Amino acid sequence: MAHTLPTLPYAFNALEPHIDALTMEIHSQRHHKAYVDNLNKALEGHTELAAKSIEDLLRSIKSVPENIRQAVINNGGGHHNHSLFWRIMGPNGGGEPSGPLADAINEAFGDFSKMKDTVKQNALTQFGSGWSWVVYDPNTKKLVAIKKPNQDSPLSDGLIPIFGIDVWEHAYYLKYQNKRPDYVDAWWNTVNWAAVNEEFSKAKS
Ligand code: MN3
Repeated sequence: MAHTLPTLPYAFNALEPHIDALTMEIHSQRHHKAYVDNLNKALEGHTELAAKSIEDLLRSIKSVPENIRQAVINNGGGHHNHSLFWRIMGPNGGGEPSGPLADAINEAFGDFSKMKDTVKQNALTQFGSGWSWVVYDPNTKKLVAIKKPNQDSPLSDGLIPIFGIDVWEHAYYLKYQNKRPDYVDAWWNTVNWAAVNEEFSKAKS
């Protein structure tokens, strides 16, 4: 069963003015599609690996043969990261989370605004391309903020990504050019906290 590009759950212009429609279209239909296509290409002839879910594949990355491992890290990571990214954004986003997610953020970071500061700091200090993540650590049962280069998935470190900011230039350059801090500040207005709460409850179960 080949991996497929998920349908964006909202229109390309749904995140305006924070993320422009052209960026959303190119990002989802070209960048994400290339990750999906290249992942499928890397898995050709590897029937057992190709049958695994993307999560299983990234969690057990060390069992992927060396000659295709980097391709799976890059393209499988790219596929999983972007699928999550589209899910946790939406129109009329922003504000603050509630429920169990809000409690877990307060416990891990002190409060919502301290969490935002940490995530922004990680986004701005990620040199070159990568992601600033909030992940769930199943060992400590706590949320943690981390940054990862390229498309490296937190799943391969035994961590479960709850939400994250794509800080590759392709995510913001058309509208924000070199102003990554402005993109990060605007990005919070796109977050669908109800969807992040769902990711959090999936991660805990
Ligand atoms: Mn991207």
